[in-house]
Amino acid sequence: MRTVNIGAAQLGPISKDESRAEVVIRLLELLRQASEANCELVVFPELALTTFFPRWYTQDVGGHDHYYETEMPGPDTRPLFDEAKRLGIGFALGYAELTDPDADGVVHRFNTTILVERDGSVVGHYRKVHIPGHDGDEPWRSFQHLERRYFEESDEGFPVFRGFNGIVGMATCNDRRWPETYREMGLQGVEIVMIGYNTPIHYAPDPGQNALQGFHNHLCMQAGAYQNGTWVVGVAKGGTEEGVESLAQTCIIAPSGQIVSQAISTGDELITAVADLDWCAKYKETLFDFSTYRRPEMYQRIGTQKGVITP
Ligand code: CDT
Repeated sequence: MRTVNIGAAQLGPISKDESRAEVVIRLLELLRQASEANCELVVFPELALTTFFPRWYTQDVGGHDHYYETEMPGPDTRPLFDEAKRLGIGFALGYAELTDPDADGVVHRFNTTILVERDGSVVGHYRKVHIPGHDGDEPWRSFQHLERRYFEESDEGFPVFRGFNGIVGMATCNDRRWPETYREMGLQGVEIVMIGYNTPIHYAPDPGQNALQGFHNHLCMQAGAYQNGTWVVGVAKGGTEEGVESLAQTCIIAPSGQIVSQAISTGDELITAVADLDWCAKYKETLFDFSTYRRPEMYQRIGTQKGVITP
């Protein structure tokens, strides 16, 4: 039986004046709890090292560059990498990535997650594909969601990697609402999808959705798990951060679509589950046997068309 003992390390709020080093101490505490629970893989949230800075507008796009990482590990994150290796635990960590200048001298900003194996080797990284929110100043909002100002859309797609006894992939927050995210990885045989998120409860364009945030969170991740026969690990940075309340509800979902473990707080909290990766085949080789039942020739629009074209 191929099993992985997974820890989902939910974080509570990170304040604006909390240093990287202070945050890493919180991550280390969760890592040690994971070690006591015999976890082999720990998933941390999106932008797990800083406050969710895209809520504030700066005229200069580089005005938030101090929130980005230019190397991974860097001096402040090195202790996390070292301790994880010592404990023999792999991890996925979300952070803001500022690249070196490219051939044209341009730097790039991505909302990135790095995946590290139990021996400390880097398995791969994922850069967020679906960037939500807006890029211009919208001061009428009680808080802004300027991800489209501070992050580029990745054009690297949804890679999967061999690791942790199986095939694993990553997605980030808003990606979890799009069925294409899971299917792209499902078509590569993914068995664990790791997703970190920062989801404000208040959705300014349509506050009618506020009360449904928890429902929508589970709805999309449970559907993605079931329809692709994969484990999904959804990990929040929740609670009230700089006056903005965000969803918690960190959970681990089985290939059946059932939630097998869920956080009960909105703060730093580790939840765990032993994921049987062979359970994926029950779905991948029956109801969702893609090679028998899918009809890609019937799905032309999905790969070619962006917006709606009405008849
Ligand atoms: N971080 C992130 O992607 N959050 C979005 C908020 C959408 S509202 C602009 C989410 O989908 O949860």
